[in-house]
Amino acid sequence: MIGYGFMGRAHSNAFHQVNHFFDTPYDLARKVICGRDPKALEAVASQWEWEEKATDWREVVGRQDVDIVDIATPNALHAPIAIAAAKAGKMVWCEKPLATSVAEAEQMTHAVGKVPNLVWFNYRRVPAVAFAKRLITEGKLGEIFHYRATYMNQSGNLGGNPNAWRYHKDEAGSGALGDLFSHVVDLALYLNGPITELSGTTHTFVPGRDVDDAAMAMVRFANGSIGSFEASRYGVGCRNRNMFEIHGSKGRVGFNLEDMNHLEYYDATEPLNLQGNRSILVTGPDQPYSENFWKPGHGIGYEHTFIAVVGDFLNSLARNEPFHPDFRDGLLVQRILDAVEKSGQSGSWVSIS
Ligand code: NAI
Ligand code: SOE
Repeated sequence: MIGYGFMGRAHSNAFHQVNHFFDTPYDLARKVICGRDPKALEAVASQWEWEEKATDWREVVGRQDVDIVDIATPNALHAPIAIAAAKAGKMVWCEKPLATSVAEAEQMTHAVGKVPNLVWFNYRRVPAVAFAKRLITEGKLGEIFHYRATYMNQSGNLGGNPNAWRYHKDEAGSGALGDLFSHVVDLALYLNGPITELSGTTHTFVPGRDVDDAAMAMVRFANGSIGSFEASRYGVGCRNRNMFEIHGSKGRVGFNLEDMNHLEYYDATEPLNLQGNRSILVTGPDQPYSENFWKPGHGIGYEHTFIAVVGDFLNSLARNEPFHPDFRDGLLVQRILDAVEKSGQSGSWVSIS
């Protein structure tokens, strides 16, 4: 694994826990962890029981005793590490956004070829989100009319460290667009299908900052529905509010990550005087991942979404089945991010090819 920060910990935990919750035929050996600061690296490596440490990723991505290279670094390092690891024939797991540009994402997708790979768009595996997918697939919402989604946090307004890599284009590629909006796009493509065109823009609140603080878009979907997306680091009052709301001819669903174990569902096929939004606690029985985590009524947390990513990946590997989201899915998201920037510059709608 390259990187030992916020995601380095979330991923390490998932590697530790996966076989406690998922029945996979693989043991994951935490062979080598890589980072620049030896002292900090030592602390994380011993805390999460990594066998070895390295400070230069170029020395480890091609090692014979490594099967998977996991990338948990700032965005601008995703492409060079992924391409080097893919050239060494490794399975590559990469954090989101996949890249800092469509060109990079295309090179990365080409480099991995047919070797199993993944992009850590972990929110697909929130049980309530996967349940929304099931209801949509079962036709419970009927014909989809509207898809509305936002991802708001207040990290920008809290001041924080303006020198953090997230605020610099050369390390992040973009701001809220790649950081938060990419999650919005991945969930929309997963839940509502392809986007055909959009009109979008980005905005920066801090003079002189070279990345966006917020992004917005109106979108048209191939299924005939329309949607609106918004993401911002200046969503004061929101800590980590990844939300979506979907209106269809037979009903509505609503989800808010800040209340991640619940899904709102409105069944418009019931008698009108009985119709109402119900808040479903998605902890089983007979709901996604209810066989993997705790008994019904016992909620899960952010970290379980990463455990589910690893569990599903290892089982799809064992069954020789495709896994999603993979680099191709990450490339589709990258194309939408690029279209938002282009539309913002031209002021006109952009078609998605
Ligand atoms: P972080 O700043 O906490 O950690 C980044 C790590 O990369 C640090 O350990 C740093 O030492 C290491 N690093 C930087 N340059 C390096 C180099 N040249 N060689 C080796 N290591 C190097 O960042 P965070 O929050 O963990 O983000 C990492 C990635 O994960 C980003 O792409 C971000 O978008 C993504 N992310 C995804 C989340 C999700 O929910 N899926 C949540 C948070 C971040
Ligand atoms: C931003 O603060 C952030 O950590 C994003 O980088 C993640 O992708 C998101 O999952 C949580 O918020």
